[in-house]
Amino acid sequence: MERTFLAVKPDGVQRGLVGNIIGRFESKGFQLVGLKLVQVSRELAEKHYGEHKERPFFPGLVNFITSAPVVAMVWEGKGVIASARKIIGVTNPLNAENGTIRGDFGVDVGRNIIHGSDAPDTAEREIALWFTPAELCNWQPSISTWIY
Ligand code: ABT
Ligand code: MG
Repeated sequence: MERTFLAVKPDGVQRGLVGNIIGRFESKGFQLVGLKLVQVSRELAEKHYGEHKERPFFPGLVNFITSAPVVAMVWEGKGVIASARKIIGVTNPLNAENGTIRGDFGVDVGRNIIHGSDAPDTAEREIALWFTPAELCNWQPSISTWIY
């Protein structure tokens, strides 16, 4: 089954949005397989956002993501990578549709509440970067026969 990496960023944690955000993925029918609160190191932040290393916003991005705890998660389910990106909304919260997480809760591109892997190869890379295999649970809730 497909898996993706999601993280509620420092702004989402500080604003008390963790429960609301987790609830959206649960009620969609996706399954939580990994969850932890992380004070992100600069090393982890620079690896996670490595693709943006040369961009002007990179230093501010690393400062932001290391400024307070984030909630790191792995979610599993059919089409979860693309579906989670739709539930999250586009990068700039001002352009994100109402009903998406960023559309409902954000106004600034540098404070966009949540991260989600953007493709299968990035999902695999990010899950391995943030979680050890022992931190992920392989489990099957009995409700799953009512989803699939
Ligand atoms: P992430 O899920 O954080 O990766 O965001 P998303 O994939 O939607 O967008 P990308 B392009 O990966 O942005 C990464 C972070 O960089 C911030 N950013 C991006 C800016 O601050 N200014 C910019 O011009 C761009 C393009 C937004 C993202 N995170 N935050 N916080
Ligand atoms: Mg991205």
